[in-house]
Amino acid sequence: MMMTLYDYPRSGHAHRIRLFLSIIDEPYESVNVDMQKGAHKDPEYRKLSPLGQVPTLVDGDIVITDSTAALVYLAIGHGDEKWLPRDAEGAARVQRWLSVAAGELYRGPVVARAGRQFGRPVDLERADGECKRLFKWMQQELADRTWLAADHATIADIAMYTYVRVVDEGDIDLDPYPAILRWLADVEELDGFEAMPRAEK
Ligand SMILES: N[C@@H](CCC(=O)N[C@@H](CS)C(=O)NCC(=O)O)C(=O)O
Repeated sequence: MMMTLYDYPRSGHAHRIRLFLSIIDEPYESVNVDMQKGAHKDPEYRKLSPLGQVPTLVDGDIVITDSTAALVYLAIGHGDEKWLPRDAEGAARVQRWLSVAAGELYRGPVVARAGRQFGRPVDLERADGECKRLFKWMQQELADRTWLAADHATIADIAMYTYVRVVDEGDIDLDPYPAILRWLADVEELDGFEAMPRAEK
């Protein structure tokens, strides 16, 4: 049976999963949860996602309500081992970035875009500071390495990609960080790459 992704086109968290499903060439059904209409807070949807969040990945009777958890699920169940190394050090190096994807990446780029693109009431000054701190560090990390967590692409790169790519929608310029721009382009060269939809201008 095909997996189902409870999805929303402008959700970067959902895009992470779409991107990886496309890369590992796994067919799935996409169900649009209309966040603009608040469908993610419907009681029916909350039976799947108690926090009322998008995305949710459903595989038979297995329900996964978190984008990085879904990447782990897909990497182990459906992907090649290289996407999530199984040795202790390799797995920890990937997890380090999955934590960043739910932590620093959220507090900086995700919040800056939520405020400037979607008009959410957020602390933009704080988000801008978080972006600077994160991007300075990523620039250093990627200056002498192609991929974030191994000598090949892993789900760390997939988890981090989307919100870094669209951070201009939060009015953050990546020009001061050439190694990050090079890394984004490398992710976009992966077989099966699928772009994040942009705001209509
Ligand atoms: N930790 C979750 C976060 C997902 C998330 O924040 N999704 C946003 C949409 S991009 C959402 O549903 N926000 C509504 C809310 O949290 O109430 C994940 O990685 O999937």
